[in-house]
Amino acid sequence: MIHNPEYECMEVQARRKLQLAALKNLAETLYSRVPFYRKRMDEAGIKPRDLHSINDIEKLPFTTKDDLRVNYPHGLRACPQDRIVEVHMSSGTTGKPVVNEYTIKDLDIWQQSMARTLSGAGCTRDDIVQNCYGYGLFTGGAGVHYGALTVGAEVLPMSSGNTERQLMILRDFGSTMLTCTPSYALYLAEEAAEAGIDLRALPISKGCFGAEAWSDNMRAEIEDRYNMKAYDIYGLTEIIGPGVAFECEAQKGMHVNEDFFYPEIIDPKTGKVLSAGEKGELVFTTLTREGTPLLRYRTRDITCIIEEPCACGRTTRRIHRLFGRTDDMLIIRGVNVFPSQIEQALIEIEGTEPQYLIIVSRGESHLDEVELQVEVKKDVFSDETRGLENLRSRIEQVMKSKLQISLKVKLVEPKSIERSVGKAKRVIDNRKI
Ligand code: DLL
Repeated sequence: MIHNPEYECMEVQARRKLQLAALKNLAETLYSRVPFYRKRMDEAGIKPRDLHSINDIEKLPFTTKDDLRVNYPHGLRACPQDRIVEVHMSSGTTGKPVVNEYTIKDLDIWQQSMARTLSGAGCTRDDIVQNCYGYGLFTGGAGVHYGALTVGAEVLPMSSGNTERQLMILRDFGSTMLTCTPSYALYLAEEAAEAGIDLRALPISKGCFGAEAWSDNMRAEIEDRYNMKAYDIYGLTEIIGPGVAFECEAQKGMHVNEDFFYPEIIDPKTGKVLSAGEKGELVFTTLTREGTPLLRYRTRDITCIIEEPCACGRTTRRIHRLFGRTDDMLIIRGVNVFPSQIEQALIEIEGTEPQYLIIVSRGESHLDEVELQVEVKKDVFSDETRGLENLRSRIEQVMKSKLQISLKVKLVEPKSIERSVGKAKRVIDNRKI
């Protein structure tokens, strides 16, 4: 289902023209209203009038998360306060949270982006959307809510947590669509199994999952447990929240709502813009935002742009499912390791659950040591000790061959790793570096 064919299927050159006009307008606004951006543009020796083609975007300065923190709370606001109608913030595990301030027009952009996102997953006005993303300062709850209203679906604003009630509502209201983090979807499924609820027999038939990294294997597991189709959705607080990019039925990458959010991929070390297909750091410019628009915001997410036409008919460029983040890459004894690689390897090993915790420490020898705690399936755990020992050493071998590092595997009981109702925590790094 294509929510807005006029924009989503627009001829590419026509879209570039609109993007250039919006970029010029944005640069003018930021230059005249936001001292931070005026200074940055002056330092880079570029004026808004120097933008003649959309590729000139490369001449504009980047914005980083640190810039947002330094300008907390209102330093990047580009309109008068009385035009702001809503605010969201990231959880900000370290330092100050990042703030996004929305005008009415920004909310309209969000509603449209999320309506396209949910429609991409087949949502229509006939659907009942059980929205278990957190409501509050986090963008997940509100974003899906606005999108569902725009599509005309019925939305159940559950927020996260209270699993028992979630399952009751899922069953009693016959929800047809589930929206939450992929890890929470799996947790709900585990609890349903425990409570003797057969999810496969319920009307739930599709879901939009995002806000954290998840593998294709995790997707297969969710689809199997619910007998549903699971779609990947991407976004971040700084840009709008969810709704930046989404999968269509072809599921060959996520379509970027690029009339609103202009994507680039750069080499994270040099800042050089890379070509389609090349892996690097994803950067966004919020072409049409008013409250807190951003120029070339460095997301730290690693992916590549896919330019080939998509079978669905949309002409927007896509981004590949995320490969990881520049900042959650672990460097273990000099080797770069992403938690997503560990997860991918793990799900291929029979007998394990996709629940794991990576604990990194620095031992007496000053070498990095990694303990990988892995939950095993119930029937395997009650197996004889020798079976468990074999499984343990198999995981160690697989990790060694896939990651090129040795780590110690500890098998743990089903459900012993703490579940999260939002984003899952996969890494504890105890190294004092
Ligand atoms: O997580 C917004 C969101 C809500 C997206 C609901 C999707 C669904 P933040 O809390 O600011 O915003 O976190 C943004 O989460 O930079 C990525 O690293 C990660 N992330 C988001 N979606 C995905 C995804 C929301 N589909 C950060 N796959 C981003 C992998 C994702 N990582």
